[in-house]
Amino acid sequence: MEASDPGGKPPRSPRHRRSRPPGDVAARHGEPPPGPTRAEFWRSPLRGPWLTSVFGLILLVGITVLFVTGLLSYAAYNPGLGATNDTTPGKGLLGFYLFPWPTDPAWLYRFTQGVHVTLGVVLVPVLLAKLWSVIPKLFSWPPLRSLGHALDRLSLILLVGGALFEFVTGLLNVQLQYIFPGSFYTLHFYGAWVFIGAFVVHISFRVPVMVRALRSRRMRDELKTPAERTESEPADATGLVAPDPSPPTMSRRGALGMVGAGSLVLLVVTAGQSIGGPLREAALLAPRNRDPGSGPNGFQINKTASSVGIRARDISDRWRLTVRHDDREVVLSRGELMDLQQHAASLPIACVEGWSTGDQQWSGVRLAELAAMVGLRTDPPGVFVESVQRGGAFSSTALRDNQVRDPRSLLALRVNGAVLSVDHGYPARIIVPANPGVHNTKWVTRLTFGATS
Ligand SMILES: Nc1nc2c(c(=O)[nH]1)N[C@H]1C(S)=C(S)[C@@H](COP(=O)(O)O)O[C@H]1N2
Ligand SMILES: [Mo]
Repeated sequence: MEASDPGGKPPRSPRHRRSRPPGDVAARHGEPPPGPTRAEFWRSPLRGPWLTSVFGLILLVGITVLFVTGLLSYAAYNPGLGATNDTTPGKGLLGFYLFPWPTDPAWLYRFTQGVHVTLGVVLVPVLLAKLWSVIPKLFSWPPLRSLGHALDRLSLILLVGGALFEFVTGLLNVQLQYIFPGSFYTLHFYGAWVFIGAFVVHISFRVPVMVRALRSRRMRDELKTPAERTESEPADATGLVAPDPSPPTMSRRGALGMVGAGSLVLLVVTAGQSIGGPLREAALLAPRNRDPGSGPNGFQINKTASSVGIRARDISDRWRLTVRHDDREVVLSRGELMDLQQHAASLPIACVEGWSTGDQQWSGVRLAELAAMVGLRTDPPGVFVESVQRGGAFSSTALRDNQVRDPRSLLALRVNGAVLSVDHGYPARIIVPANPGVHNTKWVTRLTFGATS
């Protein structure tokens, strides 16, 4: 391996020089202009293939988990059922993997989505550190050396752009400041596929380099090396090592520690919104979880009745539930529903935004028994659920047959021993095990069995 000479520029190997054809692009472009396109501009002694590879390995594992849990989240949305659940246009091809989302275990979506959102937040410092570590490559000169180089840079644009896009849309969605034009699901879902394509290409080219770089130093030694004994990694073909490094102000141990501490803080202020318990108090970043109110109905509320325009008269004594199948129709008041056999189910609410509640004690009428009232005594089909809410993406939903058939799937009338509060969906709401929160429709007024819209 070449050592940096005191002049700062690594000497070019004769082989390298000879291999350049006459009229070569670099020669035509001449010396890079002063500034970040020159290798000497970048002076951190920490940049190098080993450090980049450590961050890269964490992202490789983490992003794989994000991708899988993201696909699961999309499957849980029942997007194949009908336009009500998902309006992503032309998703058919990318939805090849979709499967009927199970109702067991009841905490399934709470787990997969909690992991997705928490991990996404926790990986932010690692992503930023990784981008910092490779930033000189963004300015590499000449910008386009050959067709291969152009394709490589294009894949990097998709990779970096895709990663930033996925993280930013995801974070904005969970922090309720969603500002992108168009549906979050559509953008995040397509973005994920574009990104993962570039990611796979990138990984397949870089894994050998990464493995070599990771083997080049021992983590245990790095963790013992303080700033004053920190030296640059040896220069190599990756071009990440500064040819003229400034004296270290921080060790690689310090850099890893700083990123790790950042991730740990984010973990502490995020995870509580999904895990609950004492950690919930620490969930400072969780938009909905600091003060869910008190009493039996004191658990997180997604949207309050007034925020989605539920009027008092929509849910007054005049409210009725209509249950339909083909030409059969049954209309029930809340009192009549209370007179039917009541069943209990202990189930969480788990939102796509990552927050969830512990199990709440719901009680109400089984969806399967409501199906039986309109003649569907055995193996009831799915059901289309409508609320009194006028408009809005969450005002109706389609549930699958396996969800209707689960004995814990209820049209809930009470929770934790008290009448449902207005904000939790009074007079009646859906609660289905492992169902994403968004499909647990509140203020329900009509159930049409065998329909998806
Ligand atoms: N009609 C209606 N039902 C709805 C919603 C809504 O906006 N309108 N929000 C859904 C979402 S996104 C979630 S996470 C759950 C939250 O239920 P909770 O507010 O009782 O906790 O309600 C769901 N049911
Ligand atoms: Mo939600």
